[in-house]
Amino acid sequence: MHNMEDCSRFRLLDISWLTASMEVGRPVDPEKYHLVGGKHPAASSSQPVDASALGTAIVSQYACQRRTTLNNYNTKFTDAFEVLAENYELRGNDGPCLAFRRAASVLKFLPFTIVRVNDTEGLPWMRDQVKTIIEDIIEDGESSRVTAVLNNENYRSIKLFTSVFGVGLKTSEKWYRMGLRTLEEVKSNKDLKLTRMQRAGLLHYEDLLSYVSKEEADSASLFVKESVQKFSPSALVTLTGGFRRGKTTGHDVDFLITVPGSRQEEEVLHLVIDFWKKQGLLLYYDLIESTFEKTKLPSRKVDAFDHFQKCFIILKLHKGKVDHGSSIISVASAEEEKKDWKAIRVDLVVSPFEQYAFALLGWSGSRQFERDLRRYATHEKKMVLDNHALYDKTKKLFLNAASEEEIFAHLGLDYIEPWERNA
Ligand code: DCT
Ligand code: MG
Repeated sequence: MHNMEDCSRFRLLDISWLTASMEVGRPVDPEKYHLVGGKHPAASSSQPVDASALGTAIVSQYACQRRTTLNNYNTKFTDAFEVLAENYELRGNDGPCLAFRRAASVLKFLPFTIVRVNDTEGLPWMRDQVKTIIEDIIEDGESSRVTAVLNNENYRSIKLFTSVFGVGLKTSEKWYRMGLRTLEEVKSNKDLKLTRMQRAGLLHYEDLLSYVSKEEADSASLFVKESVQKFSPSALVTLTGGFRRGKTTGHDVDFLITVPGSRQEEEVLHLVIDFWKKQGLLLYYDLIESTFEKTKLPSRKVDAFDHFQKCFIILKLHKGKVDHGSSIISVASAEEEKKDWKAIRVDLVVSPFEQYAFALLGWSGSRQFERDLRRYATHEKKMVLDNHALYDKTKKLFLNAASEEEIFAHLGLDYIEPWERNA
């Protein structure tokens, strides 16, 4: 897509306009195909738009009313916002952190590149501090504030330490205060009491740092399905997380498991874990039992974690089934050649069948999409949504749903496909 010199002559249409037009072999009336969230004066229709409509051109402030694919035309801005948001997060400064995350999410949705600050007019979450960064990047190609963060020793160390599986903010800060700066220093420091999780994280650091590829995720999918269905043939195993949204790499592979029409689900995770353990495939695991209590309302905390039984795993994934497209180019050393496996992070979540749609919606992400779904439910619908249920506070009842589509319908939202949730 080209940068648009004069955006005011365009408006945003949903991709379904294109498919509908292709079906009948001519452009169909675009009226019904405006993008969720209303009209924005920039897009792919050649239909001129009434000037009075532009004044009200609205992009929703909620990510769950925007269709955000992986085509990000504004990475130079969104990458910068992500650095700043992360820096604020590390410093416990939640307000500005959220402000930059929201702004990044809006720009990820835009189907064109911002070329001047005026292009952001009418968009939500474009506060002054956000606009200043955009201006700097447009004018100088970079923002000095972002550069300063990236060069900051504290930021770099904390980023490095938290990149180890099992190391959080608190531990990172402690290590930094102790004067540690590199992972070598961490590994060789005899005074540190590392958790089992952190030891595993350091041991498999290189493997875990190189992201999981789509091929590896597919290979893991087959393997997880096979293993689960060995013990519970009717179990459903669904890929969730970033890979369900169409991402081609991820920091882990997320799966949701449910067993229709039975209470078997409590057993199946233990059986699978024991099976893998015997085969020596578990480089690390932490199985957490369900803490769900039926009587409790959905949680009010927007970022609260759920109560499902789950297992955080480092899995030894054998490379046999993975296709190496580039193996001709890479000349592996003899030692590398011997290692025919890769350590990958896998999350398994087990949901009761009645909660499956809520669990699937919650675990499909993105995080920003989830936050905004919950915020929308609370503020626009007086409902409480979490990974287990949807509660209508006005009617004082739980709304059941067998599919994600039904949850969107309860919330009065147009359905957003998983690959449109990359907010
Ligand atoms: N999730 C959430 N709140 C949390 C943790 C997770 O809503 N505190 C949801 C959002 C995404 C999904 O669970 C899976 O989480 P991640 O694996 O962390 O994210 P991802 O989108 O799969 O991205 P990545 O590629 O980094 O794994
Ligand atoms: Mg993931």
